[in-house]
Amino acid sequence: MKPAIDKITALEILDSRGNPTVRVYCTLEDGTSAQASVPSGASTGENEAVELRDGDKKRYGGKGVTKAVENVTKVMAPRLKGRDPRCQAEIDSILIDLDGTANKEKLGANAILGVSMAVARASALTSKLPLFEYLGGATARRLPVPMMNILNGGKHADSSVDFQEYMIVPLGAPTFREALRYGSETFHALKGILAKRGYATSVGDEGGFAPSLKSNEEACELIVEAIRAAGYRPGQDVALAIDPAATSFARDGAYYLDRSGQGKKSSDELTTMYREWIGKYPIVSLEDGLAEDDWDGFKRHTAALGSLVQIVGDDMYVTNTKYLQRGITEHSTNAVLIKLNQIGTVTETVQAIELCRQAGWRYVISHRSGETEDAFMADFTVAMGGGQIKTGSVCRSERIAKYNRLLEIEAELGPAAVFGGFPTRA
Ligand code: 2PG
Ligand code: MG
Repeated sequence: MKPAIDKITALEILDSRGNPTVRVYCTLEDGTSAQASVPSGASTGENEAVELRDGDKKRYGGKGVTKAVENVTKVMAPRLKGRDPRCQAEIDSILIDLDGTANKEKLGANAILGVSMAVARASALTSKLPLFEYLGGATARRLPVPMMNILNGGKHADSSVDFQEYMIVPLGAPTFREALRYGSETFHALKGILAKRGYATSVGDEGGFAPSLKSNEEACELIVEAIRAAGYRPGQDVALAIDPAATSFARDGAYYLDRSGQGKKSSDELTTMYREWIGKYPIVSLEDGLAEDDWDGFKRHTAALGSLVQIVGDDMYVTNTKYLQRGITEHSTNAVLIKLNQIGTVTETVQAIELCRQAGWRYVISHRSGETEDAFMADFTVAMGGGQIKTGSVCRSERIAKYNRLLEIEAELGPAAVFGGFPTRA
């Protein structure tokens, strides 16, 4: 018998920052039931699909999502009843048409994505396949190298650090399980180093430490020290990745490193600074080193640094093929950050990844700074096979949920699992 959607409901739940978000439940006629929860960003790109919020200041400061929940139950559910959940592309296109706007502002990308993911999960369950295999096929077996954000700044912390994310990349590990161990040990070594210097060891939104350092660069020094203290070789076993999220400190065509007191910089001056850092520290990936609208700066940025490290675009592309195509044409970066909720359906996210593959670009599947216990993206990462995930530090359960799911997948795959492929620097 063909599976069919029976009921779709939704619930306003809370994310890891204590803000409301959407959870969707999808029940099939055969009784199979699945749920999915939607994450939420803080350093959002200008052109992201719209998160529908109630705006009623008396509830959650306007951040309630009761309208989005109602859009699921009253608008989307009736249209999807009876449909075959295996037809993901068809279901997603119905949702896109029901909304009818370019940025999903009518029904809300939070509502739409919740439905899209819950349908995929219900369909995987009724097909008796793990989600990664259902979405990626029988040959999906690549576990990603994690980019683990162990020092948080910018919009994710209340500190003197302008740059948002300092990540460790355990690219020298033989397996995902070992990579996680390298990362966890380095994280704990960093805690000891920070404490010894009198820095705070409380954590930011993504579970990385959030100390007020003397400069943005000091973060790199401390992390390299932590890698060594944990017994690893910087660059060979554990490398660095940075996401300055430069849009968050850009104004009127310039960049202001106000928190650290490093002052105003032009986009070329910032690129020169990154160049120096790449010379001094084992950085392998640099994301959003410039602002989302600095397309000219990005051409020069990638021409200067793209042969040395992976240059990842996040805010500028927002997982949207329209902007991604421009980046490919203009050689703006050489890799892309992929976030399901930036675009709002599973199918459109896959389309963005297909475009990356055609261009020979790398892609990194990413969480948001506001997350839930849902580990959909872990399965999605293995399904898409790109070999890279960014899902925060080795701390805070909403981040660990993804790592734990990847451990499960690796164990389930057994000897078929492959890991790695993140290029080390020459
Ligand atoms: C980023 C993300 C995730 P946010 O900039 O890459 O780390 O942050 O979810 O706040 O946009
Ligand atoms: Mg980013």
